[in-house]
Amino acid sequence: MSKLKDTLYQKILDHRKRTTKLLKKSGDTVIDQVTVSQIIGGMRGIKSLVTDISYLDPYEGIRYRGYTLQEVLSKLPKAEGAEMPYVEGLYYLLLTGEMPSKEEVEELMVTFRNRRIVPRYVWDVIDSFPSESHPMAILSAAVMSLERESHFNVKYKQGLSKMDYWDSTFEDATNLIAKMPLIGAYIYNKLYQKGKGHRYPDPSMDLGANFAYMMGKDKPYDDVSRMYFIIHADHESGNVSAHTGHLVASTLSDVYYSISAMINGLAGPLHGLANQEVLRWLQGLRNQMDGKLPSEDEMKQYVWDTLNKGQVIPGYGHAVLRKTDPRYTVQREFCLKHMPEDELFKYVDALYKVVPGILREQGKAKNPWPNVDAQSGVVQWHYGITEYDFYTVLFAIGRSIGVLSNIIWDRALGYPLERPKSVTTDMLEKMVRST
Ligand code: NMX
Ligand code: MLT
Repeated sequence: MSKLKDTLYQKILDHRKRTTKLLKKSGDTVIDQVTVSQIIGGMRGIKSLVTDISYLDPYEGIRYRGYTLQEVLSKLPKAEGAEMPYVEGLYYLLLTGEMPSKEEVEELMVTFRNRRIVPRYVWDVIDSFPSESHPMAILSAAVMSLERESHFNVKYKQGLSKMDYWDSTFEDATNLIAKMPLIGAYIYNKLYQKGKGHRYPDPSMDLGANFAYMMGKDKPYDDVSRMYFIIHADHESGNVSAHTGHLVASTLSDVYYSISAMINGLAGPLHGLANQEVLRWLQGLRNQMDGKLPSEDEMKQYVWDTLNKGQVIPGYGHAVLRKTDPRYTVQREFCLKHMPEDELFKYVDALYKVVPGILREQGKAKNPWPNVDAQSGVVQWHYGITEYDFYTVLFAIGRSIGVLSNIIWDRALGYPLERPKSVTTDMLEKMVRST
């Protein structure tokens, strides 16, 4: 057994006792109440999921296993000369709650290296898509096509004990994480680098560096990839992509079905696709400006014009956060260091000065501050990934690490099939009358 799997198993044994005790001793304790607005309004704020992988505080932002993003980025081991840590180390941290040593990360890098071969039929699936297809649709299908590789399914058919579900799920999850960057880069090269062909991974490189290499990008794009995959990995359990992955996995569908579903949820403009929407929207402003930087008044006008057309300002607002997203800040700091003179970065910075005030004045959005997507496309654009349809694929590669970690733990703790109750409008009206 690898160090990671062994450590994980010990953690699972300990944690099972906590969950059993909670259920036995306090199963009927009420921890939340539900209002009509919450039922009609997308279940905002209802505490109805449990995960120990990450927690989102509305004012502080995300913590992975209790660590802020700044702590994660400074404490996880790094490659020689790298600014951002190994993505592999994040998987160790999310699964076990422990900061790995460099040796533990190196062992995991070998594990990933041994699992990253992508079967030929996956390239065929990708190649068979028409070139105007959205990269997220291709990614979802490519992951789906891998379903026949599931160890969990084979074991389940052989008669697997519930106590052992986590083990083959771990195998599937680790296999899929190892392959995701290859699939992503292959999609990019197929759609946008025609003629250049696909670069296969370099065995000496870590996941982030290899992704940069396969995309044909020089330094510091290796650090951009590491930063990007790490900050997008998880956002507690209620966001659409994480929740969809968990929901589908709760039926004991394998991780390929679950991650394909996760990708489909992420592909909406109110969720992960907002990162491409930000670029599309900024390009609209840039075209209007004929190359010159807009004044504050011109910027304000563009924002108001968007709102007055009944559209949202992409990259702003959040269902849980009530402050600037720390993922926005991490990327902003990277931009200030590496690309302070970038024209689009200046646009993004100028928007930060005007959008929150306008959203407050409009009075609708509960959170006027920027989220992760307001910054992430600009970084990609700067390093030559100008095909913004591709940005959400990068989000999906990162997000799969957190969602898969959650699914392994769901299985380890025997979480049941998810099945909330619905009511009719008639019933709601009756309940309201009787209060
Ligand atoms: N621009 C304009 N209006 C907004 C915005 C925004 N950025 N954010 C919220 N509102 C509106 C929202 O449409 C709603 O209007 P209405 O009453 O007419 O339906 C009202 O404000 C109240 O919405 P909230 O309760 O503040 O937000 P909610 O929790 O429903 O939605 C988002 C959260 C993220 C979907 C919403 O803020 C939004 O549409 N933002 C822009 C898209 C975006 O950046 N999404 C990415 C989120 C992060 N991610 O990666 O997933
Ligand atoms: C996410 O990263 O999933 C988004 O910020 C959306 C959310 O948390 O609801």
